[in-house]
Amino acid sequence: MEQLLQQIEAYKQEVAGFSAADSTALEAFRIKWLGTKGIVKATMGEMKNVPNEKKKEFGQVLNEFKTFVENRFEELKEGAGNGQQATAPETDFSLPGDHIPVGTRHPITMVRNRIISIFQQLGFSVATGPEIEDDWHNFTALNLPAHHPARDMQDTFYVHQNPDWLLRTHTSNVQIREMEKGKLPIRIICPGRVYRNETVSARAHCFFHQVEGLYIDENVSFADLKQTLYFFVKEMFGKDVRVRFRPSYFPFTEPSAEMDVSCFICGGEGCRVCKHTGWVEILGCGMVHPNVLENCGIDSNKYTGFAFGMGIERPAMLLYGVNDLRLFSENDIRFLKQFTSA
Ligand code: 2NL
Repeated sequence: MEQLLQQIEAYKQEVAGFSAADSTALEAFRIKWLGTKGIVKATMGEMKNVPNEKKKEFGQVLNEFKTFVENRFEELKEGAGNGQQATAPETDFSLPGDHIPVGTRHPITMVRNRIISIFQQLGFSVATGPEIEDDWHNFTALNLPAHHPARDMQDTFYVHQNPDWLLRTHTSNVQIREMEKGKLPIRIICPGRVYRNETVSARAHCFFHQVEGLYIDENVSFADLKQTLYFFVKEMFGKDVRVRFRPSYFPFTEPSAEMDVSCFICGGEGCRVCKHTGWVEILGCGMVHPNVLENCGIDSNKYTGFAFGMGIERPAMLLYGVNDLRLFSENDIRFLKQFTSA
């Protein structure tokens, strides 16, 4: 009997000295000591070998041992006793939630959306088309002569030759496709990404964004062009803005013009942005060349129209004070999160 008492004392020391590193160790402890084949159960089984007159005394010792192990188990479960948590803490639902970062709209998207919504007020609708285009829709239908520099490998990314497939150099391909459908009148605005084979720098990139517009109906005149674009710049840059048209040349329009607006940074006083001229060039425009209308199956004696094209990056740089074109496409979160308005 003395041996049994010593054994129990040794067990108690082992139990007291045990610390559970995690819930797996704790479960191993439970199985070893308190399981159906565990040490406590086996020790209790020793009762049958105890003589009758000692049963009461040993019963107490054994019960006390069982309680000792059970208490130690509870203690370990609570994480008490050894200063560490044995089981995962319960979730505290009263804590504030994790911060979920909310994205911001890209400045190019914001400027594009403003341009679109202004023209939508005038009854233009948005049209889109492919970025990989054939020679006809990107060049030939637009009255670009066979040896025009834009057609050169130096200036355009060719995806395939003979037959030629290329990355569109402007969104005019969308307007050509719209005209080919033969449904008139047409009043569309065509935003999208375009590609030019340029060395990337702070001021040039091999892709950028454009919005082109096209209006074709009977009796559309240059006066309509001027008034439409004047409405646009007043909505875009403010009521006080002034415009001027300078004669220009594009193969797809005749006559052609560049439109400048009085500098919306200095108000026309002269500053670095307008290079002290008081004017900022923002778009090219003109009356659609009769050849272009005929190429698309439109009777140029019955119908006339105007078209214009503008880049989005430049006005976005001026409006948001961005000094390097590359920032728009580097996806640096520190750049993007500076733009928070819708
Ligand atoms: C510019 C000038 C322009 C057009 C684009 C156009 C399209 C068709 C027919 C005629 Cl389908 N014209 N587009 C016309 C004049 C100027 O863009 O400097 N863009 C950035």
